[in-house]
Amino acid sequence: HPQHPDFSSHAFIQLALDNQVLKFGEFVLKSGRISPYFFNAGLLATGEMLSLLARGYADALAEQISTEQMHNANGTNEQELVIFGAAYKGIPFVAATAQALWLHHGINAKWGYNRKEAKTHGEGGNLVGANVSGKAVWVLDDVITAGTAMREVVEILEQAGASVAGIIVALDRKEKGQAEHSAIQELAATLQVPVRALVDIDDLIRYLADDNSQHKDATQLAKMQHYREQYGV
Ligand code: OMP
Repeated sequence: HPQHPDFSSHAFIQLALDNQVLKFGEFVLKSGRISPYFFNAGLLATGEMLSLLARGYADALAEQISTEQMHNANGTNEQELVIFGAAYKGIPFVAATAQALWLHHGINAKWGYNRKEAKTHGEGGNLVGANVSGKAVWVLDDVITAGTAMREVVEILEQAGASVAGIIVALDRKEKGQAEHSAIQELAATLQVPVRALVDIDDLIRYLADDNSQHKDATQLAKMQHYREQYGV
């Protein structure tokens, strides 16, 4: 059994289905939409799943950084990588990703997160870990549907004097945001930064249609395709 498997969307989707992180049924989303599937990142609660997820974030970040350095005219200067996870679910993910960046890519990222309740004693404030003030920060998050949760995180960072360098989410549901574009397209356009996803609904649809997948399911596939036509971009 490989201790440090490479990330692949197929492996991640399979593990998510095996562990009910990804479920089929009828779910009311934060946006009010009724969805035939739900991704519960809180259930990525084993060492195996956390490791695979963190590897996915780390590989995506390493790839983004190296592309940016190639485009950087004076590519000689060491770039500082600061990553941020929003409370609560983003906190273990950002920590595990910092470790995966170090172990698998030799990248010594700085990492931090927010707490939901501001502390009035001790060190005070509601940000913990790396100092983000004046920095361009990569944000990690679980799911983007209409983009509301991510806009809140951007707000927290801007109030702390940070800017957003880019966003990586585990799952892009590829749904309409506030208008006709997807939430990810809107964020990328507003912030003028790269927004990437480890897997998206099309990977999920491909997985359900794949003869080699352990969860091939024609009925569910049809429901997913129908939903995609209704709300998708
Ligand atoms: P938006 O704020 O509409 O982008 O929705 C994203 C948030 O909805 C996530 O941070 C979750 O809290 C929740 N969510 C999931 O966790 N999984 C899903 O599959 C769908 C949603 C959702 O409600 O849209």
